[in-house]
Amino acid sequence: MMEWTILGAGALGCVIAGQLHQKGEQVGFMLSERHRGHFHPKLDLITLSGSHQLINSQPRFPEHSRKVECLLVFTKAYNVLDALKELRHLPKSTPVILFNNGMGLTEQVKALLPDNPLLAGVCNHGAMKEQDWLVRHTGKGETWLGPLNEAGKAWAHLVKPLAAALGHTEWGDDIALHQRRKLAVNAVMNPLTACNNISNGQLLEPRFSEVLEQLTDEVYQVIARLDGNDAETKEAYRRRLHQVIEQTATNSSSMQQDLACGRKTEIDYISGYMLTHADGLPVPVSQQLYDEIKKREDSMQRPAP
Ligand code: KPL
Repeated sequence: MMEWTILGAGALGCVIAGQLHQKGEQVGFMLSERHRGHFHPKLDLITLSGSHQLINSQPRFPEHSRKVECLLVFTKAYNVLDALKELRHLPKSTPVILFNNGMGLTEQVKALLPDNPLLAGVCNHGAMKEQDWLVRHTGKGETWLGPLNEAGKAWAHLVKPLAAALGHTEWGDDIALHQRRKLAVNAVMNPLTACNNISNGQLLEPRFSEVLEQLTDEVYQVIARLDGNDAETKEAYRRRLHQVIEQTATNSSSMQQDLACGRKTEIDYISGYMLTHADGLPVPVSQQLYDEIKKREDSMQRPAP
């Protein structure tokens, strides 16, 4: 049986590992040096029903990369390239599936791994990390899988085991379209919740209604132009966005958590991607939020005077 190797033991990576494991799939975590020697072999997954599931997964380190059969990448977007570079012995035949948040990495990953089958996964499940190796599955959502290069097209059969573990999972020939659909939600929710240090649901408070409306408009214009004929209507987008806000109301967005904990954020791959593709469309609110988050990241990196 094929083993799924998870790179990036964040909230979503752990939830997907747990779901696959529950269905009898073999799962291993590719770990970084900081885990060597003190790896906690058991992942504690709090399922949607609130029960705890202890999952024994195999720890793997970069020297084991020649044995990797299928790599699922959940690393933060800004770490993806460095994390992949460490896997020097990864076989050229191993499919690599990028599940990271945001967009803008495809060309660089293609250049780094020119022979591997490359795919992207867009996963809308909710996950929260409560502690290292203690994660909570907070909501179900659709998952899409699709090719990023020619070799990736031969791996559509991975949808079946993923669907068995995650529920609704589909193959999408145009996976960038699904990546943009997710980006359109993240480009509104993540920077607004992070800058204001609020939970997702607080976005619906009257004090944010104007900025939410302006940002939604900006993001829609940019994404709709990229989508071309496949663009969803503005009404459908607004409905989808509000549904995610409501379904994740008590959660904190990944960017809010990163900023509140003094970590780097994925702003360059979310709002940054939007700004680079605005191509003359007015995006003042996105620009202002982007600048503010970059300023806060910079001040975190500078030692206090
Ligand atoms: O994907 C998310 C994130 O936090 O990155 C959202 C949809 C905002 C849910 O929290």
